[in-house]
Amino acid sequence: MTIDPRLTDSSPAAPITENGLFLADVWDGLGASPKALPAKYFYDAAGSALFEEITVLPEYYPTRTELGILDAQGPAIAALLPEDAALVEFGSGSTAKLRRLLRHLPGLSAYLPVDVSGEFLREQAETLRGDFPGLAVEPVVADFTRPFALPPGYGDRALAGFFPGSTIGNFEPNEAARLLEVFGRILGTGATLVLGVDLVKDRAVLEAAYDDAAGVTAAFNLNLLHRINRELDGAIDPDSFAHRAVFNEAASRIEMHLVSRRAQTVRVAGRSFSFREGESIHTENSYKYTLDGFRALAARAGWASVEAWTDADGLFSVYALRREA
Ligand code: SAH
Ligand code: AVI
Repeated sequence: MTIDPRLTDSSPAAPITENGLFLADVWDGLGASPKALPAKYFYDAAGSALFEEITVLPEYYPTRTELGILDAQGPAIAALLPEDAALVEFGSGSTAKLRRLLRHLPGLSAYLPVDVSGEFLREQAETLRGDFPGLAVEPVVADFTRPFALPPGYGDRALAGFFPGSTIGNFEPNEAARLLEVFGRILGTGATLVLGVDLVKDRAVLEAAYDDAAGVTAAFNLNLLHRINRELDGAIDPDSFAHRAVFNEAASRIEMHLVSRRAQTVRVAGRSFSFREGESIHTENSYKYTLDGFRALAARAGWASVEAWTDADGLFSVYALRREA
């Protein structure tokens, strides 16, 4: 995923609608060589539901492993956060991980989930309000790679951050560092950010996690083409593309691709794009780190690692980062 340069410069956002931006990114990505699409577009309501199915697959170890770490370290995490903090979660999805932390955070004053998947986010926030009537839940529908504002009244509150799921791994390391800098500016000096990162491991384990036997990850990947057809007047036959997930060891990342099964031309909103047989659209990177490698990246972005926890098998890591001056 890439970060909009407007996030870090002071020029106003271009007057462009969300769908206009989606179309521009699809035209750019399919017109590029090699072809690539931003992974954030996986997440419409259907994509978010498919991701939730991924989280309970036997091959997809990250979610259950991170939940285990959060359960074990809940009291230690709570001790690092201001008691009455407002917690901002970046890429909150189903809020399942926040629910596991909440039992350790009785004084939490507000929860601000930020997610690009608007319909899914609103539904999750509504359910959370029903389950925790004493907690102020303030959903923010936004792409956190572009400028966005927290609801009024939160600028001078004690904020803490939560960024689980290894969503940081979906950014190239330089982009990940820039994103962490931006989160640091949002949360403020001295703030704590609790963040989950997947660790490098055997190729076979990694590739199975992104190419499961039930075909759910394939459906998640292919949903991007269905979404283009639904929202952008696309004429792409999803059956003419195959899901591929491969560990690029040199770059320490899983790559997901949609590979054209034949030579073909597809159309999106009046523009045509040609594919050779076997030509792919690169749809996602999922970087895998070592503990030291991630600590170094965080330090570059102005975050000191106060604690780093892993599971017994060293599959996944959770960090408590402190924003330095
Ligand atoms: N935090 C959850 C969900 C992870 S899936 C978990 O740990 O299980 C990644 C989430 O980030 C999705 O809900 C997706 O909609 C959201 N997301 C991805 N890119 C985003 C972006 N650029 N801006 C805001 N949300 C984004
Ligand atoms: C959200 N993100 C960290 C997931 C990952 O593992 O990179 C998205 C995903 N892609 C395929 N499976 C899950």
